[in-house]
Amino acid sequence: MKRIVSIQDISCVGKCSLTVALPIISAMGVECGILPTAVLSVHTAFDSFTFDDLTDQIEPISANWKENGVKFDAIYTGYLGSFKQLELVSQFFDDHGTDDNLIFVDPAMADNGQLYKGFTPEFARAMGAVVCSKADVIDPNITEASFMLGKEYKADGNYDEAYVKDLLQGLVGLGAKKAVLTGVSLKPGTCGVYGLDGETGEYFSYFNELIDARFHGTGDVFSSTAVGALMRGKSLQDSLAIAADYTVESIKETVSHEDHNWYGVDFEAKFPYLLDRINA
Ligand code: PXL
Repeated sequence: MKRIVSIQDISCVGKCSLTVALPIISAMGVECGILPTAVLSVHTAFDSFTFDDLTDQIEPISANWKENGVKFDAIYTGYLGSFKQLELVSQFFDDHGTDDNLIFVDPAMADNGQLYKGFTPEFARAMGAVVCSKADVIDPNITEASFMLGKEYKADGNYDEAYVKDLLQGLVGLGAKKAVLTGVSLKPGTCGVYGLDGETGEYFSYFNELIDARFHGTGDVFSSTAVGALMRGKSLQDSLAIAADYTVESIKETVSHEDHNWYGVDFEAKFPYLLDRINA
């Protein structure tokens, strides 16, 4: 069985980061080790939350894994909370990355043109320079990409394919081998991903219907599914399509229940769909 280690916070309730990565990756038949970077009562979109920083655990846990000969088929990072964590994660890549394993970075820190609480444009630039630069695959949304590159953010309906390609060129210019932009909408009513393989120069894209509802944690559902599918032997294009479709199915499921939560999607209910796709 393949083993991923996911490095991000654990928001105890709220369906994002590790409470999304663990169940989805496990359901896909892949082991999910975790390196929790912080414990929060709920994610930062809530009005209040507790926050206990676990930065000082990153080095000893990493060293202990080395000592025990623990190896990973993929290193998958998400939300990271400080410049120090960016440095430590970059060091983790040097210590645990090999020619055979995959470094997948979701620079989760912004959406809809805005950085999440507590982040600055300088932090976004550092996420690009220090962490994304060492990745095999990165999958920012357009907001995250524009902040990392210091380029203008354009909202849906206000950009064209040339803008998307320019962002992608900038992202592979950071050093990432492949860059995938999520939440790309080039035609009204559609939404999807647009990627660039920095080694071959080849662009690829996949579009689905745009659902007019925004939930926290959908980026984490997408990334967890994409890494899991890659570990199950799917190509990058197939993995991204499965991840995009499963995210849409999860959002549709969520909005079909009138009493749904505002903060996270009901991805659990669509596990049968995910497994059908992954086993196809
Ligand atoms: O990926 C979203 C996310 C993860 N972790 C924390 C967050 C958020 C989004 O707001 O606050 C702590």
